Amino acid sequence: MNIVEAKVIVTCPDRNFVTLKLITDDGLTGVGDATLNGRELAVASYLRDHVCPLLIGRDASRIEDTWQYLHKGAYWRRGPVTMTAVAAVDTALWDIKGKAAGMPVYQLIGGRSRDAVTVYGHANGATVPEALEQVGSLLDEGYRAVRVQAGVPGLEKVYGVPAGHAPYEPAVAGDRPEEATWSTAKYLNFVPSLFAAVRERFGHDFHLLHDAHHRLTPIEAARLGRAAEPYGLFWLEDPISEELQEGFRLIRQHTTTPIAVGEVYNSIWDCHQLITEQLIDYIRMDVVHGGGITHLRRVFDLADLYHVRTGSHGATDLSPVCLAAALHVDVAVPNFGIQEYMPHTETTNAVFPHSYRFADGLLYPSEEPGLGVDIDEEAAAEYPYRQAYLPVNRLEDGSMHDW
Ligand code: CS2
Ligand code: MG
Repeated sequence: MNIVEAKVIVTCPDRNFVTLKLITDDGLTGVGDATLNGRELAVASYLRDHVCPLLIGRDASRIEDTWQYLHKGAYWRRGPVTMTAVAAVDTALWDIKGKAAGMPVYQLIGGRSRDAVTVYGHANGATVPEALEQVGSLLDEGYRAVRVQAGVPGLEKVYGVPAGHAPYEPAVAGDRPEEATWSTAKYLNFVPSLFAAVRERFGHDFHLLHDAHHRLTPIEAARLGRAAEPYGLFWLEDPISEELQEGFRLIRQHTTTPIAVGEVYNSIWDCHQLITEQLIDYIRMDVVHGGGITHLRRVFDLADLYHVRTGSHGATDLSPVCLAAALHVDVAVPNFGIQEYMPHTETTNAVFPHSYRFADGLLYPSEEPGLGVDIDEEAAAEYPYRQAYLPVNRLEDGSMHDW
């Protein structure tokens, strides 16, 4: 079962996606998501120019050896571009392995630990009333967990809140990033009232989540975590920028609000101290940016030893290929916490036919052999790449800040 072809497919149905498709000499195919929002072409080139030529002729069944070959063989290890490329290869090889075995991938990584995957949806609003309306809609749809984001009085644009009623897509088409202005003071003065309004309207018997999106200092995050305690957050996500792992000790000293980080991590070494010192409660690494199923399992198994649960990233800039793979991991790992779920558009789903399904606040992985997802190359060809960047944030005095 040798790899005879490796295709990198860049498409833009509503937003850019990069997909790797591998074909073996016995006609099996496998797909892997290689999308890195705002830096898509870097991963496409890393794959096309430096990885795909090395895959031709390799035994597709040797997943671990291929992972080690691409990791150790690169010399320059880790990083979002490298690990997203490695992830795409790894995911495609697990897809092929499942098809060769005639089993869904979750059966190859330990079988079901649960019947379905609990997800959280996104409630966003320019105002608190708008956000509350979306919370109500999600609860009516059966969601048991809702992430709430709202516009901050005095700030024109805020992470997580779309213009109008379109689904939120952070990347903005154009030849340079959009600039937004941020004020931590305005945000900290406001956001506890958002939590209060949600609990007052809908009570406490569903999970309430919030994403601070890397913007606070540790002591500011400690202040927010403590202010949020009466509202029982399921988690406060990305409270601070995450390079300084010991910085989370300061948050832990002041608040019992659970902490979730990891969507920007790509290696076990990015979170090793956070996990082993129990500075976080959920690890948000995902299949596409976290080195694929093989590496993500290592991270999740380390987390399990330290009472840390999974909470994988699942925004719409992670393609249906990544979500399909994530569900196989989610349904199998012992320390599953929750899975982010932002439904893709119909246009995107037409490019990526899949058999996972949503019902009553839960996602069910495909039962087909492999991952249960593919890319329709003809449909993909209708949507050429479109330059787009994630926004940048500046403080009111013009200083660069985290977005
Ligand atoms: C966010 C993402 O889903 C989340 O938790 O942090 O929307 C993130 O901003 C995007 O994935 C960045 O591309
Ligand atoms: Mg986030």
